[in-house]
Amino acid sequence: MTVVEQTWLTKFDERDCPKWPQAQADYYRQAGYWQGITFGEMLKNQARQLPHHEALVAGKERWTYQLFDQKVDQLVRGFHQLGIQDRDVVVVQLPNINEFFAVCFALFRLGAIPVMALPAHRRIEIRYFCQFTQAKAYIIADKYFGFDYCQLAREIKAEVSSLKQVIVVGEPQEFTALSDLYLEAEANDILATLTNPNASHTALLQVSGGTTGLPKLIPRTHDDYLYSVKVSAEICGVNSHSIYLCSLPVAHNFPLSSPGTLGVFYAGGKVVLMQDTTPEAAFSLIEQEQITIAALVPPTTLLWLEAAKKTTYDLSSLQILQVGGAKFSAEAAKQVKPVLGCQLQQVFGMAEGLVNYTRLTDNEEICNHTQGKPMSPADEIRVVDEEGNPVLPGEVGQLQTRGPYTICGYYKAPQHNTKAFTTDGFYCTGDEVKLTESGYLMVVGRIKDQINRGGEKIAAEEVENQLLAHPAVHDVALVAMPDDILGEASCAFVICHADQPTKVMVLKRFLRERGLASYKIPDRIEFVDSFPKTAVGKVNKKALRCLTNTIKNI
Ligand code: J2J
Repeated sequence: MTVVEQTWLTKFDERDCPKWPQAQADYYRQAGYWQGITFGEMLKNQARQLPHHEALVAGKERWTYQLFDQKVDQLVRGFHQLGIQDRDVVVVQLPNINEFFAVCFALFRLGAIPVMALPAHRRIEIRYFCQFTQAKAYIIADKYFGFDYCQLAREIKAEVSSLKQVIVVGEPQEFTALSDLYLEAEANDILATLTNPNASHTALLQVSGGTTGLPKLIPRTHDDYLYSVKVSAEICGVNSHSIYLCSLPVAHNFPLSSPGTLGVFYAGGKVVLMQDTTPEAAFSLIEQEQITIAALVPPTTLLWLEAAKKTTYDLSSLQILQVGGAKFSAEAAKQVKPVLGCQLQQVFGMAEGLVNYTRLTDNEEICNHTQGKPMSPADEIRVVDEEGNPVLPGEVGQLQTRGPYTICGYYKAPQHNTKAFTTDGFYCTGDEVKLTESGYLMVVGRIKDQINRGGEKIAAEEVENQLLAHPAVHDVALVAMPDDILGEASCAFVICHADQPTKVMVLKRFLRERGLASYKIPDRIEFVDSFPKTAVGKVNKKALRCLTNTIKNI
């Protein structure tokens, strides 16, 4: 095989990403939802308009829009020199540091596609992302919370032949240091020859919470993602005076786009990144940086509510606290205003697209009891029964949606797409909801086989498959169990082979050593002789979920 063919083989192909039907796409363009602007251009515009305005703060690092934009251009040169080009996939696994954004925007400008891996991902997830996308590069921090990512990169590189480059923030060992890739312009500057990527093409691949054995990748285009970011910023009142605290992992869809860091850049505001997720660290930053808006998952919100009652930090700059990612109880919601002195905004979103917000003008009843309403007038939602027929108004059913920023299919997953999307292009969210008379959604449950561990999603089947790989395990079923802080934790019911009993610690260590992200390792493992079955003979997970209550109470 020639080198040219090999290069072609590893390129990202838009045909692997199902797209909106032509008529719908035309409409979204004509109506002005899709503006044909790329993320690279968006940042360039801000750098021109607000050069000296601070864009990004992390620890002692403070980048103005001008510096941010310069760093991005420098990295474009460095990445280009390394051989990263238009349509190359790059797995990015970075913590909450400024470099995450320099990297992503440089890739956007090159037309390369970042996969938004989370710092918690380990060998199983990263190897899969690299292999599945034929990624050309993997970008990491040397160490984070004691974990050695260079060692992980070494293992992945040995297994994935497409992976040509490992780029490291910090001590690079045998790999390339990101700091060496910030290159100044020379004669024949590559920037002058680059063509702006097509805004209707995939800008990034988000990672789905998943319901199947392997996580699915979500292709988001510049057009659709930027539209969602823009409307989100408008709804949340984000402007050039906004100061956003980002304590959730930056790559996650919520802090990235709802309106998240990208929404703040879109509006010319300032992003403050933090890694220490304790309430004290957050409160100190709120006071110091005069934070106006923050986004949290419910478990962290509960910790903030507790800590705020005793804190001496001044939190008065905080105007909006967004809570989303998992169901936030109305009881906790009611405390936000009196305890933290700011407005609660509930956010019910998904990396596949649709995001619902309670509005800043909504009354407390709506803000405390609902998960908001779709952000765009072009979002179409319907609530259906098991046969796919609309339920009566106010009744519980599955939420389906389509619209200008909801994907029409996962990346390279034609078979799964026929199940996850209806024939008329609606995404089946797997969420059970109720629509109020005023058009707000209340999330009441889930039909997808997933555990929502305080906002972190676990596909039951993925963990079950990993456990089944242990020689002592005959069968396994993973279900959610109630948890006071997380909302849900995970419990694995395991049937061992008759002659091979094993221990909880052995199975947990097995999963860790296989390289499964630690949040997916079951919080509890129970050994049983058999599973309750449904009338048709399937494992009755509902009954198992009830059983976790009994276990908990023993
Ligand atoms: C109940 N369940 C919720 C909520 C998400 C903004 C906010 C969150 C996400 C996100 C996101 C919920 N109440 N308020 O991408 O842009 C559950 C639902 C949903 C799934 C999506 C965003 N908010 N959920 O959490 O892709 O089950 O996105 O389908 O990680 O989280 O998970 P994810």
